[in-house]
Parts: sequence; C-alpha cells; structure tokens
Amino acid sequence: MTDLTILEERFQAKIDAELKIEPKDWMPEKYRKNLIRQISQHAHSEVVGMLPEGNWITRAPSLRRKAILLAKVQDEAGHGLYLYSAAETLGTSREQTIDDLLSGKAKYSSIFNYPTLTWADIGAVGWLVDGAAIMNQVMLCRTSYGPYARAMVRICKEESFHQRQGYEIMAVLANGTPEQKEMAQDALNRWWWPSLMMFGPTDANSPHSAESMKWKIKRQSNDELRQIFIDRTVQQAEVIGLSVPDPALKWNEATQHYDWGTIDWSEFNNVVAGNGPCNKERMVARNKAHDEGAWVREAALAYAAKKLKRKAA
Ligand code: FAQ
Repeated sequence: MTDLTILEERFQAKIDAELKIEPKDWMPEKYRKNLIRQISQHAHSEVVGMLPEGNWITRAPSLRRKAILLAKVQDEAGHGLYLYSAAETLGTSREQTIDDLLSGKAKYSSIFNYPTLTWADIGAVGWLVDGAAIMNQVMLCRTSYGPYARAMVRICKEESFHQRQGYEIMAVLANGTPEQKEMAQDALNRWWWPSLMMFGPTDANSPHSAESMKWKIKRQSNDELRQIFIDRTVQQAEVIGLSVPDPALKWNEATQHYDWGTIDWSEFNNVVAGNGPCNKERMVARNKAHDEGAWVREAALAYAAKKLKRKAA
C-alpha cells in the first residue's frame, strides 16, 4: 500500500464515522477542489442573488415590506461572506474567487438570471427560490467539511425566515383583489420551472454527485431533493388557492409523491451558458459594484498596513 492510499483510506474512514474534516487535516486534492468549486459557486449565488430582490427595495409597497426586504437582502450578503471565508480555509484567495465571478469564469445559480417584473415576484422568490435553497441547504448543515457545515447552520435559520416572508407575500396577494391574485399566479407561473432547475441536472447527468455523496459533501441527490420540494410546495400552493403550472402534476398514491412533467433542460443549459434573460445585466451590475467599492478596499488595506507598522515599531 502506498502512503497516499493509506491517507485516502484514513480520510474515508473519518467521513464514514461522521467526523468533520477541518482545514488543517489531510484531504484528497479532488475533495478540496470539489469543495472550493461548490462553496464558491454557492457564495456567488448569494451575492448575485441580491440583485433581483434589490431591484424592488425602493418600490416595496409599504414601510414594513421595505424593512423586511432590506433585512433579507442584507442577510444574503452575509451568507456570501461566510461562504467566501469557508472557501478561503481551503487555500483559495478571496480575490481570485471574486475575480472568477467578475470575469464570467465562475458559475452561480441559474435562477438569478431571471427578472423580477412585479412585486409578486418578490413573494415568489422568497417562497420558491429560498424554499428550494433551504431544501438543498439543510443537508449541507451536516456536510463533511467543518467550516462549510457551521456556516450553513446560520444560513439555514435565515433562509427559513426568507421563505416564510415570501410565502406570506404570496398568501396576501392570492387573497387580495382579482388583479392581485392574477399577479401572484403569473409570478408562480414564471418562477416554478426555473426553481425546479435550481437543484441541478438529473442524477444520471450530474457529474459531481457520485464523489460528493461518497465524501458526504452532499447527502441527498439532486432528484431526491427536487421531489421533496415539489411534494411540499404543491400543497402550499393549494392552501393559498394558486395552481402550479404543470398539467402533468398528479398525486401518486402508490409512491406517495407527486408525478410531474418534464424540465426543459435546453433552457437550463442555455441560462447556465450565459444566455438567460439577465446574465449580462447581472455581470454588469456586479462589476460596477466592485469597481465602485475599490476605494473601500484600498482604505481598508491602508488602515491594516498602518496598524501593522505601528505594531512593529
Ligand atoms: N445553476 O454535478 P452537478 C440561494 C452546475 S443559493 C447553475 O449536479 P453539484 C439563496 C454545477 O455547478 C442557490 N449551475 O453539481 C438565495 C456543475 O457545474 P461545474 C444556490 C448549476 O455541485 C435565495 C454542473 O452544473 N445554492 O438560492 C446549477 O454536485 C434568494 C453539474 O452539476 C447552492 O449553491 C444551477 N442551478 O450539484 C440567495 C447550494 N445546478 O462546477 C438570494 C450549494 C448545477 O461542473 C436570494 N450547492 N449546476 O462547472 C449545491 O448544493 C450543488 O452545487 C448543486 C449542484 C445542487 C447546485
């Protein structure tokens, strides 16, 4: 047995025993790279995800709604920061990770390339997008890498509040005037399928799943999580009198799950390839924010350098 095989076996034994892997522990290079990939994409999603909702902060229909939306968008920025920090513990620099986003090299969730056209879209994003995010992220609280798992505990608590505020917006609209109900239904129609795409390709077409499951980075598959999301969300739609835009949707007594239609994977691939309705707009907005924040980064660095100099003197 080579030294590398022994190290790999010990590593897998630790994972199998449900022990956490910490930054200074030995880990296979592929485990480290896979985690940097997933965590950084996740961080970028949180940060780009602020844009569709940020678009409505100045137009929220009441002071209460505005305060809630402001708090939610700030939470997403915080999630991005915890996640960038978690990625840094794996030996990547924050500058590099952010440069990869700004240059268009890095991925972020497909969902944030869709526009928020009406106030009901803010309800739909909270209900469906945060709803799908929680479904995906609760399992990540038990992911094998310690810093990621710990970051996810707090993130999930906040996402849960986000989901509820979105559902409440939808419930109020669905019980409002006929125009308001129509607006809520239209938002559900437009956000339903893109939300299902958030869970990623089918298990058969997911290149990372096998290793991620073996290393307990992921604990449930893309298809399993998508099905749980559908089962819960369809019932929530019924409660507020909205209908899910899928003619094939039907409760299956035998499986105790909903049967449902087919995702348009060509749309998913197109959005991920950079050709969704808002990909270009999102990148322009992120680059602009980064450029306009240059003076803050310079000032922070100058302050840190001054402090170090004083300490050394
Ligand atoms: N969009 O083999 P898999 C949020 C890529 S946060 C774009 O299945 P994996 C909070 C994937 O990266 C939302 N790309 O990959 C919020 C890979 O590409 P690569 C984000 C996608 O990693 C709410 C390739 O396809 N959540 O919403 C997508 O095992 C409201 C093959 O896929 C997370 O990031 C997609 N939807 O499984 C914020 C959670 N799906 O790297 C603001 C953490 C897949 O080979 C407002 N991430 N791809 O070039 C995960 O759980 C996983 O990374 C999955 C994908 C489940 C997303």
